[in-house]
Order: sequence, then structure tokens, then C-alpha cells
Amino acid sequence: MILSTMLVSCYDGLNSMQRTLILDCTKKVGEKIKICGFVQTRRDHGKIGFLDVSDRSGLIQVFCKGELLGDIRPQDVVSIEGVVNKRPENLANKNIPTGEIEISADKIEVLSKAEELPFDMGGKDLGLQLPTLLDFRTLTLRHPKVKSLFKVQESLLEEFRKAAQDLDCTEIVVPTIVAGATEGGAEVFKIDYFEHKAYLSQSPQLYKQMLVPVFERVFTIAKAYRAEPSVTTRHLAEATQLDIEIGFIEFEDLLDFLEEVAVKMLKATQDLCRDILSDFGVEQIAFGKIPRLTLREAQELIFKEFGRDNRKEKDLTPQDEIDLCKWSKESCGSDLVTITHFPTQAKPFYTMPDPENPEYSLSYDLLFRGLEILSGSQRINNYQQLLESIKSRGMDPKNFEMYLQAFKYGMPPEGGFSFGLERVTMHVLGLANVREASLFPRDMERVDVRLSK
Ligand code: AMO
Repeated sequence: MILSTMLVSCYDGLNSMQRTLILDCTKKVGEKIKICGFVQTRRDHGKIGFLDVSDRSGLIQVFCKGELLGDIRPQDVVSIEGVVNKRPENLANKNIPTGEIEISADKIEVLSKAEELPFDMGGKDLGLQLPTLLDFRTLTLRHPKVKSLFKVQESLLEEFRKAAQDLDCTEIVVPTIVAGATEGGAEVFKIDYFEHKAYLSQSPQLYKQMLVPVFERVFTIAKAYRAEPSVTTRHLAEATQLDIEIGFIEFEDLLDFLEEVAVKMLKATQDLCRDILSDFGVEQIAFGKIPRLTLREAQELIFKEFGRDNRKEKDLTPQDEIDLCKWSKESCGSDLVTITHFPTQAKPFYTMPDPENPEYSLSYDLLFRGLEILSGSQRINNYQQLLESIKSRGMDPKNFEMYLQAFKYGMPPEGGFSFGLERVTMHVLGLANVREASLFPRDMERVDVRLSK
């Protein structure tokens, strides 16, 4: 904070006049000021012209005599000196906080010239196909609506963090280079690690568990890598997980906690980002009492209400998730549904089988507007049982030595859950593809640039 103030004042020392943030111009009518920012649009009207210029605080109209405009074009980085004037009432723009004023420019300096843009950035929506949106990511992220999506994401992160802190969780930072696969063998990226093999972590799972005996309650915001072989609208190869792990709990406590965190995070974000959500045209989130169904109850419901017989499947299909949320919204007034008791064999080795019926496990998913946004479980906390579970899945306990050590020396009953940040963002904003909710998405076809090029 102190450093950035110093940098700004050094910079401004060299350029004589202090920079004013665009939003602060509303308090400086009649004064001479300097703004710095990006040209968004240019409108020529014979001998005069207008620029819309933005900075991190907002957007303002700049009135210019033609000779000042030169070859200025969108995305040029400019420094403009001029006077803040009130606009005539009939020319005010009620949609932006600076709509009643404009700057009458005396001097325009181009700090950095932009090349001609490959598409028009001036519209309310960019209207690009996904591949172009991602090919030109550093540019498309500058578009106000695309940028605002990541302000919503920032809010989700912050509200998750607050909700986890409300539960008295300690924030932890965990490794992403790991010795073994946690969530299933096939979807793991192998890496060369000196003269050994290692993996990119599929989840912060093992570390959050190992830290339960240390802090009792922990949370982390972590990267998760999945070598997903299929191309879908909801899978990334690198996702961001919001994880919580809690000791000394029972199954029902975990369900209460996950629903509490989800509702806090979504409610606060909806309130704080009201204007952005309305720009995206999404409905208010329905926060009725969240229904809880076991997987088999959910499949029975799908069969009865929607006529599809998936009653023997080990997981919900994407269409099941959509239909269950539709049912929940209509009959419970809730955009969220919790599904519990997935088959033990379909869940990772650390999942606790239900003592009353070990074929099913103490696991759960949270669905939101037709998509799984969270999953988790109560965990096996007995050392011997955990060892057996690892072996029974054909995995080598040697790869889990450090993890197992934590259980050898005392592990309370515990469990946790994980939200996928990009999936939550996607469905808060009604986006068609999870890639749009990642600043720089990775998938089978892309690591910044297209891999097939
Ligand atoms: P799971 O694998 O279900 O569980 O992941 C948890 C949540 O992370 C998100 N997610 C993804 N998002 C985008 N692309 C992907 N490829 C992707 N994979 C997962 C989803 C999902 O619900 N360790 C357990 C969690 C736990 O038990 O605490 C785990 O990783 O929103």
C-alpha cells in the first residue's frame, strides 16, 4: 500500500500534475485534472471528437478538439490533462456514476500505442465465439463485461474465505507436486521430478486431512489438476478448489456446514454484485430450505418425475443434475440440492463407508442450478481401515507414507468438502461454458495457445 503510493507520487513528480482517478472527477467539477487510462471508444464529429476513457475506478467521456485526437484508437494507453465540466442535463448519461460530467481535454499524451484491434470492443457484449474469446484473452479480459465476471469471482473467493473463518478454520497453503493420485488414477498428470516421477495434485485433499490434527479446522484455496480426457462445458484441466476440512464432527454436521458456507458465499456475492448480475440477466438465487436426498432417493425421483430409469447407476448423469435442480426449485424454492450416500466403490479411498450399510458411503454432492459445484465426505479416520481401503483399490501404501503417518498418530473423526470456483462462478452468472469463468483456462486443446497449432 505504502509502496504503491510512493510509486504513484514519484511518477507524478516527473509528470508535474498528480493523477486523479476517473471516479474522483465527480468531486472536481471546474478543476484542472489529469487522468490516466485506456481509450475504450472514439467518436469523431467533424472538428471535434469524444473519447471514452477508463481506469480501474470507472469510465468517463472526454471532449477533444480534433487536432488533439491524432491517430488515437481503442486500447491506446493515455494520459489526459483537462478541465472537469458539468454536462448539459439533456446530455447526461444516467447509467454511469460519471455520466453528469465530462473532461474537456487540453493535452493528450499517448503512453503506449495499441495495434488495431482484431474485433470491436465497444459494444455492451463482445459477442465472440469461445475460441476467439480465449485466443485473444489478454484483450477480451479488458472488456467491461468480461472483466466484471472476475469481480464476481473475487467476491466468491472473499466470501468463501469469510465463511470458513466464521467456522474457525485456519487458512493453509499446500503443495501441488505430489507423490500419488488422490481422486483416481487415470486423470492425473505425471511430471518429471529430477530423476523421479511425481504428479500434479488432483486436489488439496491429503494435505487438508493431514493438517486436521494440527489445526482441527482448516481451509485452503488451491489449484487442482485433472487430466480429463473428455471435452465438456464443465471440465477444466486446471481448476480452483475451495476446500474445508473439519475435525470432531459427525456426518450431519458436515451437511449443515457445507450448506451454511454455500448459502453465505452465494448470498453475499449476490448482494455485493447486484449490478453485475443484472447485466448478465440472471435471476435471483432461490434460497429456500435445501432438500437432502440420498443418491437412490434422487434416482427414484428422476424415475417417477422424469421417466428415466437410472436407479442402478453409481452417479447422477448431467441431465439428472439438471432435473433435480428443476424439481428442487419448483417444489422447495431452492436452487441448491444436497445428494448423499454415493456407492462406496465409486468414491475415493479416503471416503467413510456408511456403518449401517457399507455399500454406500458418507459422501455428498451439492448441486446448484443443474450442476455439481461441490463434493465431499466424512473420511476414514482409522489407520488400519484406511490402509485396507488403499490396498483394496490396488494402490501402493508406500506412495501415501506421509499421509498415513498422520493417521498412525491419532486422527479425530473428520470430514470436509470442496467447491469448484469456476463452476460456482459459471452458474452464478449463467455462463454457457466453464472456460469463460477461468482467466486463463487449460483444457485438452489449450495452454494459453491452441495446442494443435
Ligand atoms: P471432486 O473431484 O468432486 O472432489 O472436486 C470437487 C469440486 O471441484 C470441482 N471440479 C472441477 N471443476 C472444473 N473442472 C474439473 N475438471 C473439476 N473437477 C472437480 C467441482 C467438484 O464438485 N477431494 C475431493 C473433495 C472433498 O472430498 O473434500 C474432490 O476433489 O465443482
